[in-house]
Amino acid sequence: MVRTWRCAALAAVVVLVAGSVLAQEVVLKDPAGDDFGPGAYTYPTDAVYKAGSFDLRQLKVVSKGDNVTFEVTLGTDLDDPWRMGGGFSVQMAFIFIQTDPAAEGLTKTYPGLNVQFAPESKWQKCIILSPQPPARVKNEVETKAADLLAATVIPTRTRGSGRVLSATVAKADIGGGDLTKWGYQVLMQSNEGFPDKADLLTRKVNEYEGQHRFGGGNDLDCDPHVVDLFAGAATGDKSEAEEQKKMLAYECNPDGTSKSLATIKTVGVAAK
Ligand SMILES: [Ca+2]
Ligand SMILES: [Ca+2]
Ligand SMILES: [Ca+2]
Repeated sequence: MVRTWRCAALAAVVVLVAGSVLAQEVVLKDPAGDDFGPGAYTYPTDAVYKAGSFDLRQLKVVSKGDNVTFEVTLGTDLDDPWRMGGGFSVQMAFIFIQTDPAAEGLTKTYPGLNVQFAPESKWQKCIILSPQPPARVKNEVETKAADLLAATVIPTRTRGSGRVLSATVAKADIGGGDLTKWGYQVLMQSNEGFPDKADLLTRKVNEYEGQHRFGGGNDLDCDPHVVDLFAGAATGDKSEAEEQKKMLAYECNPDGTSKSLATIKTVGVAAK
């Protein structure tokens, strides 16, 4: 009996060592309770938008063989009230990646997010985690953001389970390389099945919240339509909520057009 135990323990160690050689992993953290955009955003009033639904807590990126798995952890258990089929309905997450700070990249983002990246944080790839069928997401990108299509990665399957949204894509689709050296950003939005004609499946942020509208912003598009994201060192320290407020600061002209768009940065090793 004792001997069997020892053998079992030894086997576990071997698996762990083999795993650490084969797999690469990045974990970034975000504080709880900063799902308020630039500071004062509120959730829509419908009961499907449970407290914590858009509260980003963690991004875990794991490379195994030819694939990379992305896991976005939120502040509450996921539900599928609209029966989208993948275990979640109300969330949508954009995972921006800077694979190479020296390479050509993009600072603009998808229509309906109303944010831009700083030049030093330009990105090369974005993985869109949506409960919509991949063909619908692709069609939205083709018709509303054709210039971003080549940089967009749409997983064939995105799942929600517990508090985690996850998807696996081919590493080649992101361009390969060492994922521990990439820069990252996750923008938390809400899946809007009936988006504004220019918006890429994103839910609007208005001055006042409504049944299916976030509040605390502006009725037009000069405000960032982002509920939570990483800031600072992405260790999950409470101070990062303040950094988020500063990063999402924006200015509107009196007519509601943008005077200065919220300008965001990537986090992780490549951002330093
Ligand atoms: Ca958060
Ligand atoms: Ca708005
Ligand atoms: Ca945050």
